[in-house]
Amino acid sequence: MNPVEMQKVLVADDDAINREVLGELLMPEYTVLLAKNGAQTLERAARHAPDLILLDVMMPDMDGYEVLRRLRADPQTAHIAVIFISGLDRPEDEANGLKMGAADYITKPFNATVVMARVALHLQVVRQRRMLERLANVDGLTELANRRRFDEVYGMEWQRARRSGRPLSLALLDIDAFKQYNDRYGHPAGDRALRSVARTAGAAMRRPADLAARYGGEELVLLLPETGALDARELVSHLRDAVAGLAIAHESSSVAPVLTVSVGGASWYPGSAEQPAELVEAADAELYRAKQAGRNRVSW
Ligand code: GH3
Ligand code: MG
Ligand code: MG
Ligand code: MG
Repeated sequence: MNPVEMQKVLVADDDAINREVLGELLMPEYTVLLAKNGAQTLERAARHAPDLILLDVMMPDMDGYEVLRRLRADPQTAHIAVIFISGLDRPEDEANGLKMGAADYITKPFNATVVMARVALHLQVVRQRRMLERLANVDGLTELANRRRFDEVYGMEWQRARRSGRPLSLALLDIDAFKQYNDRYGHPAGDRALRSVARTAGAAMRRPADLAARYGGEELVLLLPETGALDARELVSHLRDAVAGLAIAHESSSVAPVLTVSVGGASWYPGSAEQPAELVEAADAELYRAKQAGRNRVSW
């Protein structure tokens, strides 16, 4: 398998021999990371986002239970699968570890074949979970976040803006004369054009929290947390330019000989008693205005 596709396993054990034996065992099939104590485990988990952690329970600085608790408390590491590997071999130790949220519990001395089989099993589960998450959150055509994901993120960002008091901007983008585009060039070409616009929108996002999603049909929505009207409008204007700059021929458009988009945006400055739906309505009203004013423009 290509090394960049190899799944990552973090082996956390205070005993150097254990680390080495487990590392050697896993090395041929996985990218192996090592940690010799609890603090290092947390640091490497956050930095390298391993797919699975083989976690020793008894470590001097911080035991495995505490490490697991802290992993779960940090959103960045909360979903990493953990297998406890421990000399504590009473049934209640095992039951306790599983109750804490470990995917599995392996007792020492371990059997190499069994360790490999269990690691493979849990990495398979991780792969399947990723696939499900993708199916649930990503639009198949454009590969942008889908409407379901947007609704979820929008709700969270709205709350975050309310707490922080920082503005939240939202824009709706709609392709101009897209019906004519399909009529003239065919639906498959329309799909390709939509994908190009989506890719351009995705690339225009500047911060990790910025989100471009497919709102429906040939409409995209852009969510820009901690961004006021001035900055949001500038970003969106660049995006409008960038789409026209793709120079996708559109001979049937009355707007321009190339594919263009209209964008309507609105910004919320927390403090007013507005509701999330009102910001979308305001952006939609601006989009209507951009269309009325001749298309291929931004209205805010
Ligand atoms: P305008 O927005 O400038 O007012 O005109 P329009 O022709 O783009 O009108 P509208 O936005 O109402 O039309 C949307 C068109 O987009 C109709 C539909 O066939 C097309 N469309 C929506 N989703 C897709 C898609 O996934 N693929 C393709 N090829 N076409 C799509
Ligand atoms: Mg130990
Ligand atoms: Mg539309
Ligand atoms: Mg349109």
